[in-house]
Amino acid sequence: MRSSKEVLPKCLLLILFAYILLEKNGVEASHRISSTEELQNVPPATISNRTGYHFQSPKNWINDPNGPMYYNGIYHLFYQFNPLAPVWGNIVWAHSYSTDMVNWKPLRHAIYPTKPFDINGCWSGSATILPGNKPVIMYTGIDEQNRQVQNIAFPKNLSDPYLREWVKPDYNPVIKPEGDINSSAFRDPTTAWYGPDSHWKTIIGSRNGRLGMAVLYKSRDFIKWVKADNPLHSAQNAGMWECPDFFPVLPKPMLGVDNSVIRNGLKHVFKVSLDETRYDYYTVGTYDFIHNKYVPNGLSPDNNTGLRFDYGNFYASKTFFDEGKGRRVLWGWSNESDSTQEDWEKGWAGIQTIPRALWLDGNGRQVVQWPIEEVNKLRKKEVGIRRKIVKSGSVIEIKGIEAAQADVEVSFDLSSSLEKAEKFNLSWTDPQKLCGQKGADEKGGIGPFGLFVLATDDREERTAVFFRIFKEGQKHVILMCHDPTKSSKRTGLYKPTYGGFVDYDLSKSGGKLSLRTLIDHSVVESFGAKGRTCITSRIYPNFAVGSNARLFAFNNGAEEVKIIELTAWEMKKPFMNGI
Ligand SMILES: *[C@@H]1O[C@H](CO)[C@@H](O)[C@H](O)[C@H]1NC(C)=O
Ligand SMILES: *[C@@H]1O[C@H](CO)[C@@H](O)[C@H](O)[C@H]1NC(C)=O
Ligand SMILES: *[C@@H]1O[C@H](CO)[C@@H](O)[C@H](O)[C@H]1NC(C)=O
Ligand SMILES: *[C@@H]1O[C@H](CO)[C@@H](O)[C@H](O)[C@H]1NC(C)=O
Ligand SMILES: *[C@H]1O[C@@H](CO)[C@H](O)[C@@H](O)[C@@H]1NC(C)=O
Ligand SMILES: CC(=O)N[C@H]1CO[C@H](CO)[C@@H](O)[C@@H]1O
Repeated sequence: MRSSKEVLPKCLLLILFAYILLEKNGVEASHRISSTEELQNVPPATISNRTGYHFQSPKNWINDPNGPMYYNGIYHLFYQFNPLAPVWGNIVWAHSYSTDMVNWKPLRHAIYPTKPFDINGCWSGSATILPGNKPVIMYTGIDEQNRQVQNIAFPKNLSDPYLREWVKPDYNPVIKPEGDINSSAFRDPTTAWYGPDSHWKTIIGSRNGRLGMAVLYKSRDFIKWVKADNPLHSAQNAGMWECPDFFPVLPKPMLGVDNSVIRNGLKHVFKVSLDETRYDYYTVGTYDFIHNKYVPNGLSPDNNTGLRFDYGNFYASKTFFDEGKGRRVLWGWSNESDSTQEDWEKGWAGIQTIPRALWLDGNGRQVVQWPIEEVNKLRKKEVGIRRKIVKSGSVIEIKGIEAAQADVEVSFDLSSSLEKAEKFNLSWTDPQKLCGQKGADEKGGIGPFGLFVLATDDREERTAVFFRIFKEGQKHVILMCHDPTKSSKRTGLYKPTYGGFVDYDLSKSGGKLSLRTLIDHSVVESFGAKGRTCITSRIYPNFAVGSNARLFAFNNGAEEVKIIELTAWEMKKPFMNGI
């Protein structure tokens, strides 16, 4: 993702700025980073604000997850990486492997600029497993003429369990921007799928003026690719579609299928990363594999008011089919929300969110996501409460664990007060705005209620994760929010309130509503109603750090709320790329 044109000048400025900054501190640095030897001049990453169990690089900048795959019992994750600095630039494909997607070991960089077809950059792409269990990667190279072209790479040695070396054949690029394709807006090929017409197909993100496009290409042999007459999908007024993703889903919890599977009852998910808003949006729909068209089901908007995998800080996401456990797994990038100056001081920037299993909700309207079960292996000390009333205006502290690195699951019972919910106003169409207007201190009928995480004893610093319940005719509307406005005494932080509606029927659940929140020093990742609405925020408390971070349940609504059960676990630190 990202166009170098937009980012590079800014990036150079930042490097220059850091140079001045480092000079002031008496540290030698170069403002023109051009060789790997200069890597030594970058100060090592400090532990400041580092997450404990989220995917990270030991230092420097990371962005998009690339080519996630499962091969012979091993998970691979590649990612966009700057080997030289904690800001965007010099992008290569860094490579890590794992047997559980929780503990990660680093390998040498898999793909980096060496040839005319990628000499100016190796940008995002995907892996596909070809017949005979042969992985191939297709990625966007920035060629000698600064065009975005698509290249393929194969493992050098299929017997190497770690697939350490990747070979880029000289016949690359396999797809060039031709005809009316804009060579500066043509990137991020998806995992390919194989059709009944004996062709592989892939899509590439693009735009034509304001028309967002997923350009479709076909191939018999994965080497010679032909552009289809029509895109798989397009939408007016979208701007650039980056990092498209397209895959089949089933309405079965935890179950996934390979991209090439076609069968009755299958739906497809189509996702794009909108460069203009910097968020990921998706629709659920039908794939017509004869005409190679994707048609959204029309139940949610096909634009930037539509469904999101995550209503917070989450971008450039990508799924893969995990053949080992028969599930579809989603990775997404979460950037820093502190200043670039602080990223230089920290020596690192960017994390990947916790891998999530993803499937179609039983109602067919949206997907459901849940942290992969392997994450539970990290749970150690456990504390909790049961059957407890949280009175209006009160808090309950959950004591006994280090709450800066924790996993919390809570189920609420609202059945006794559902009738007393406030009326929903139909003009409230933007959940993020509504969460901003009605923050965690704004008293409602039912709610705001939920958790204060990364909080100080006096809650002067705290991030609120909460719900509000409204009445709309005979139904209820559930709003889920992250309110980080009081998350830190530090200045210069980006602290947007995030929110999403939760498509969940409280009358069918008997008034029960659940929340799971993963807390990890500088990230809070929440899953409402068993994964129907997800929100991620980056948080940088000043005082609520380490053993000073507290966890509370709170209720600022007029009605009391019952906690059926709340369990909080301190989380172990996995092996994370050598740190
Ligand atoms: C391929 O990898 C296997 C397993 O690591 C190794 O035994 C073999 O020597 C490698 N082959 C080549 C040609 O490097
Ligand atoms: C091509 O894309 C680039 C980058 O998005 C944009 O700046 C440029 O205006 C586009 N050119 C045309 C002809 O649309
Ligand atoms: C998004 O799509 C919805 C439903 O089609 C439509 O009502 C709305 O006006 C669109 N919004 C924007 C900003 O394009
Ligand atoms: C709904 O909100 C709008 C905009 O704030 C306001 O003008 C209107 O009076 C509200 N309607 C009701 C029924 O409260
Ligand atoms: C993450 O950082 C914030 C604050 O700098 C920006 O506003 C976002 O646009 C950015 N997100 C992405 C996906 O780049
Ligand atoms: C959560 C955390 O570690 N916060 C720290 C982030 O870094 C700043 C600056 O070093 C510290 O003041 C915070 O305590």
